[in-house]
Amino acid sequence: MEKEEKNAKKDSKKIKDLSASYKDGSNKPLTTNQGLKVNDTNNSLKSGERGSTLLEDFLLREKINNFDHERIPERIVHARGSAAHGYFELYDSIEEYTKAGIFTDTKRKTPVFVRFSTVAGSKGSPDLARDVRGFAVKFYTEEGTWDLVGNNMPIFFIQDAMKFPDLIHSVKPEPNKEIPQAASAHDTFYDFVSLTTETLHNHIWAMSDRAIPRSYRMMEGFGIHTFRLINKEGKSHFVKFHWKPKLGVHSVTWDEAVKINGADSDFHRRDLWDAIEAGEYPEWELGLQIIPQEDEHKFDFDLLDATKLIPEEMVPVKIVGKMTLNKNPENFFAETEQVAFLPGHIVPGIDFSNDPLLQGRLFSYRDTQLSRLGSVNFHQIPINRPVVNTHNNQRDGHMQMDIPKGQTAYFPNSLGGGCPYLSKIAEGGFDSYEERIDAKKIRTRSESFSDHFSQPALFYRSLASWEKNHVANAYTFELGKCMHKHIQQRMLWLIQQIDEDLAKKVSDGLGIDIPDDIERPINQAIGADADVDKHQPGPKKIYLDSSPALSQANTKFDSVATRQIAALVADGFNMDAFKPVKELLEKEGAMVKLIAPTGGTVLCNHDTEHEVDASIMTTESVLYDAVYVAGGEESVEKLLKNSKYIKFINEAFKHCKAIAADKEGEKLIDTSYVKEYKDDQAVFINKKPKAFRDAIAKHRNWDRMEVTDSIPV
Ligand code: HDE
Repeated sequence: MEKEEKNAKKDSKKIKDLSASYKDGSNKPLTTNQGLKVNDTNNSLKSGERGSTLLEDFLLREKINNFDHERIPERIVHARGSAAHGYFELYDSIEEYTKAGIFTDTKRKTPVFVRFSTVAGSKGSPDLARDVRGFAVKFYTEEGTWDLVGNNMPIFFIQDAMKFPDLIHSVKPEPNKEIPQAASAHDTFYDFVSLTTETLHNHIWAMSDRAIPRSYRMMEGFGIHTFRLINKEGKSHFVKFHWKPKLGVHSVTWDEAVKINGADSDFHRRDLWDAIEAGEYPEWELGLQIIPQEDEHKFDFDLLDATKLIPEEMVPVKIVGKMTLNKNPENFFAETEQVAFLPGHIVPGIDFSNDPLLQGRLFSYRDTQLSRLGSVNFHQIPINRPVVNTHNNQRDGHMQMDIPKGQTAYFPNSLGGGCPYLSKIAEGGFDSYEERIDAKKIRTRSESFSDHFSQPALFYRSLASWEKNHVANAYTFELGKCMHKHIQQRMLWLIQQIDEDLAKKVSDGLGIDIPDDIERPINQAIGADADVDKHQPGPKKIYLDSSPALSQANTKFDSVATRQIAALVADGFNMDAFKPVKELLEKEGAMVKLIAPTGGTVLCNHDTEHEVDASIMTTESVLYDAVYVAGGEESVEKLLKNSKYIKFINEAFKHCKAIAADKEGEKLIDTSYVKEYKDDQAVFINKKPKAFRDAIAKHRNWDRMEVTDSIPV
């Protein structure tokens, strides 16, 4: 895409709005907050050269005082995140289902701001924690702001908002010792999970590769809850929202994740930033599962139960539009940190369901923003303000930025001409869906929510064998970190209810037998007076053998765009063989990086200097998707002198990545474990670049997993 065209796309209504708040200090004098020009910001005002500092020093006080108050509380969950600007475009109107302008007007380009996050870790925790990822989208629509605050997994751990503090307290670092950081592998989490069986579905997703994505750009997103779409006639359809990444859904291995956290703890943050800076804009299509109101009770599970998904094979996902992220924030704190997502932000044409998890969220987010951002006026912070005008009688409070005019701040009024006036529904006024309610006030859980095993089992059945192995290894690792045997046993028994083979693998790995039974009640997510039998998790049902859409084996494998390829080179490397590989990959958007023994430049066999992207000392194999070893006698001799290159190749092999070598490059390969596996499907020695390219597009050669355990790196 031409640069100019790209820049024009960044000029959305929201970016124009934000640019009014941009501050650029280039070629400007340094001033105080009051605009006073400053001529010394290095020395405080003293009584003599070696004397004490004077209280009078307002320059020192302003600077230090501001610094003292720079931090705000981090988010209680989803503290670690990264965000970007972009836009959403609708393919075709779906006015038969909704009157929302964003879904009926195909000419619109709705600005968005999207924040991805991990859940459990603190703000400075590493990106590759085994965790759910937040996927929060703020749509700045012409009818007001709509926030779709979702995750990268289609279900949640609990069914009722009342359990959220318990869930989070159990996964966060244990309160006596504040250990472990950004990790679910500890006793309190498994104590809670094993006593709260509704968690098992989201939990098995968290044990799968979905919890260690290759990139934010390669994750799906889900609104999770069932929402409503409301059309012009006021008719309601239930809906589930899905984001489908154009690059497919891909993950790293656990061994890689652990190493990435050490090599580059900002791996996902950097990846998102770099892709956007390189003009490789991440894209997702928005899909809807639409369920007629009449079909509410036709499923084997309850649509209001957020621990259940609707298999795509039962209700297809209708693709309606595309989101593109094309601009990085100007300032992390002002935008990414201060952005406030609220599931309660909706627009006419979209409405809530009675999902008790969603209902609780409608309270929590605004409440938490008040302590995090400090004032009821947080909607006036540039990143949070809508692109449409707002007028109401809410007034004052800390940090009021607007200057409301006029004598009246109440409704109805005649002194203010009755303004701001009320809009009729036909003119875009919001109206809640009129749902008939005739019920007892009751504190309980619906019996229709008590199937806790069928969907984790469906998920596991739907995975490819390599994905199943990853799940079994993850359970074994996590439970292996628990110190209490009764918790491990309770978990083993529950895993057995999901899948016998899986439980057997985990039990073997732990060296602990699966108990015949465990102490009841196992579902303690109910009140003390409740009928315990009624609330026991129901028997496992099979309403679908498998759901191929749940497996990453069925995702897209067509593109090498944005893949990072490490080319191992030293002075004298053979450019003639390397050039076609580089050209083919770069033409398709892959990023080929020269990894040389030192930084600076490296000479090819034509004595031409090439910029080195990273010296071998500053980088690691786990940060790349594939490895290419250049030919050239002199180059290879130099590479052979540094054992880190051998480790680099061995790790790439262990992580099932594509590896290619030209001519003398084979010598380096022969010093690695790859020597034994030259007939591997993703190892290419003196082969055509196209074959290497295709293997990179396939992400990994998972068949190799059978031998990777024997690679000791
Ligand atoms: Fe959240 N969640 N959540 N959550 N959530 C927050 O709001 C909460 C839930 C999600 O990038 C908090 O501003 C409750 C489901 C994302 O800024 C807080 C319940 C889903 C983000 C909160 C849930 C999410 C949050 C913390 C159970 C997926 C990050 C800071 C009823 C559909 C948004 C904040 C961002 C953040 C509460 C469950 C997604 C405390 C009470 C289900 C992506 O308000």
